[in-house]
Amino acid sequence: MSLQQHAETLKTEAMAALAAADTTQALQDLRVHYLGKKGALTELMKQLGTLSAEERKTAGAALNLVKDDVGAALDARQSALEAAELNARLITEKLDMTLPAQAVMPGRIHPISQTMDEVISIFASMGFVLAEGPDVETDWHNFTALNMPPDHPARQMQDTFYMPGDGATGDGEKIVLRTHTSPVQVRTMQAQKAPLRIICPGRVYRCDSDQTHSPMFHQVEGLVIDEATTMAHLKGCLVDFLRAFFGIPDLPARFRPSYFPFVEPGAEMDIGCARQGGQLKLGNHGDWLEILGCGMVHPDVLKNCGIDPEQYQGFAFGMGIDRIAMLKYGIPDIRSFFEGDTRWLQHYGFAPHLLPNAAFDVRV
Ligand code: FA5
Repeated sequence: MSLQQHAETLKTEAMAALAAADTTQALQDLRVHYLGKKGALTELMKQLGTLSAEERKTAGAALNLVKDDVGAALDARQSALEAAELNARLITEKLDMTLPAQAVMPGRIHPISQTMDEVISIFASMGFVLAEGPDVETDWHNFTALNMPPDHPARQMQDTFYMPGDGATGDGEKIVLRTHTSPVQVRTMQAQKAPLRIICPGRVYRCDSDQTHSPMFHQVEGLVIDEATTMAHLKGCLVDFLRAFFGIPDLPARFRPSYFPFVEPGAEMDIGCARQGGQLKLGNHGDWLEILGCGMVHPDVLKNCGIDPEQYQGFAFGMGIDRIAMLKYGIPDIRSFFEGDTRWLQHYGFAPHLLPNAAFDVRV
């Protein structure tokens, strides 16, 4: 049998085999069998070298034609089989567009950030605007302007991190890591005067560390200054806020007289709770839990900030964000907030799309 005849036989055989192949894998095997490096047609091409130049010319052309025909037929069958396989997949693999999106978690929102956003959102719905100040403060903004001159005993209530030297001021004034967010009141009153309605969340620092105290923690300060702002506004605003924040419309609240040098009168606010077997439950259960400090801004503080206390008065309050986050989300140890454990964050963190909102009616 001549090379051409042999090639024609192989072609007939290949055409029948590829028509019968019913998967792309079977077709790939046939491609290797006929056209691969050691394939039947390739082996035939190698025999061209044994022919005379004249015979090689005709046989070579004929063999190339067979090779091209088999290659083209394999390609055509491949396209047909791929289309059939895709159709079969489309029929069996159904995609239900009505299913809720699967939570893909590139990261989680830290409970402190979530809580801060919730607090801001509720106060924003009451007309408060956001104000911020530096973490590294002057002694004057952190203490003196707030009625705590040097040697005032109230300074002892806040174990302070003093910075070496006198910072950039060069005037001998001490520089401190702010011990509360109250200096933001001072800065905002100085810059914007009255009337004012601000909410100031941020990091604060005290030389404190145990299960419920952290050397770096978070507070949120509120300040309202206007011509006819009274203690009644303070009470209504804070009761509404706490009921909205904890989602308990009948959460009991009470105010106890207390002392902060920068307010007069000053108060601590308590909310209703129950303590059962080491567990704390908020609500109308007969017991009380201290939640924040507040009061009417002291006239001397207004004066220190360039506001006339004869014309303006107002209230201020401050609370620990870490504490209210622990209460709301059942987090037992404040230190876990700052350990950077991603397993903890997976458990206590929030999906990025769970944006806080003021969905609760704050005028319950
Ligand atoms: C103050 O810092 C006042 N500036 C609050 C204030 C503002 C009163 C305006 C009146 C008017 P106090 O020291 O009580 O107050 O701290 C407020 C809250 O911060 C506490 O109720 C507590 O929740 C939180 N806190 C205090 N120390 C720590 C700490 N080391 N770790 C975590 N939270 C703390």
